[in-house]
Amino acid sequence: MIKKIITLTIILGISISVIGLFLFDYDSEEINSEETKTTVKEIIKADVIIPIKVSRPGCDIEDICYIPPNIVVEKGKSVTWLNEDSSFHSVTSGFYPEPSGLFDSGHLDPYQSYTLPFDEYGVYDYFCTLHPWMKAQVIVE
Ligand SMILES: [Cu+2]
Repeated sequence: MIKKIITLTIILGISISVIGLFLFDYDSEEINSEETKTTVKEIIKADVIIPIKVSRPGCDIEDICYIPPNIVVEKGKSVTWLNEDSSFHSVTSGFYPEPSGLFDSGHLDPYQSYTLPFDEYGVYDYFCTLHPWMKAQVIVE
């Protein structure tokens, strides 16, 4: 009888340990995936930010629909835009409502980025096709 009880106790102990290990593993995987998400966000090195709430008029008053509104870059360098808003936006060359046809990001999803190289000197005006008040410039020197 005592032998049976001891055997049962050992089996029960091993079972609890195995279950515990599974739970521990599951937890550490959860933590790892969270870390990966954070890292992905940090990797995007944006030069121009499309900030939150610019899908409503008002950002044009302080000229903060794209930040910075007039970025200066060296010839041959690229500019990366990052949409930090929860709405779609675009980076489209020209003035609303006439795209010049030089470049167009199309609709950028939230947290989507768009990179464009600038190989020629000039002042490049651009706007958002969805929000006429959103406009800015890239100046290539
Ligand atoms: Cu927009």
